[in-house]
Amino acid sequence: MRIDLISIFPDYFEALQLSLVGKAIGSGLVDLGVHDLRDWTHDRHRTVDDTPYGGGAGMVMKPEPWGEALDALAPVGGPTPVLVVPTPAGIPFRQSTAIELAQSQWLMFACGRYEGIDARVIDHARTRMQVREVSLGDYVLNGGEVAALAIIEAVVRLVPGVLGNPESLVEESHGDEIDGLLEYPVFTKPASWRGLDVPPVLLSGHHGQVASWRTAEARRITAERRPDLLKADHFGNPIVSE
Ligand code: JAH
Repeated sequence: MRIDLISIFPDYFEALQLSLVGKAIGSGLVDLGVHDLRDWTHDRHRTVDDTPYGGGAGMVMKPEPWGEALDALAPVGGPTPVLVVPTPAGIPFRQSTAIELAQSQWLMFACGRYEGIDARVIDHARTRMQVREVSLGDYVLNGGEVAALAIIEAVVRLVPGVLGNPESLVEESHGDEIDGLLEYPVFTKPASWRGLDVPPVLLSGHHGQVASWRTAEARRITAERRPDLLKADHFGNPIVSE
């Protein structure tokens, strides 16, 4: 898989040299290109923003550097990436999104700052490539970089050969094995620690009772913390009638 990132803060992506994602890059399973948007400016101050038409607070990213960056990295007539645009106005990013993106040969991330990117950049890109405007959740960051890091970690661990996991990753929802529910509590040695005991059933060797306890705990925790997931499919997509 090839991954390109466009940002005015390329240093954020040094973190991708660490851990499992770093190994995937080092082993050649993932080919990473990090690009400074300001490389496609032409003025002395390398300007990437301007005031919003219609007024309002903050600044908007100018279209020209983005247009030139996309043209340079994905020339017209050549192969096209899936362009991922992290934005709080995007479609929710879920495990199912990560699975879809992991099928792509080439991902490109457009990391905006300020109040966002001039909307014509996205409209123009859609005429040339698949575009996914995605949100990690209902909160506002200062830019798309941290969201892109999270998305890349979620996607790269699904690339065949990266995790070395013999079980089917496509089957997992988000961290849990039981029916799209949140994870049950886990324990390791010692059996008693600071006066707190591991639930005795887990030490009993009764595999059926262990499985029942874990399912009950997963249901209890999910009902308490994420009641929406009790009415969702295995990927957390809400089930809606009609
Ligand atoms: C903020 C560009 N859903 C997380 C998320 C993703 C992106 C941004 N904020 C939150 C963002 C400002 C400019 C992107």
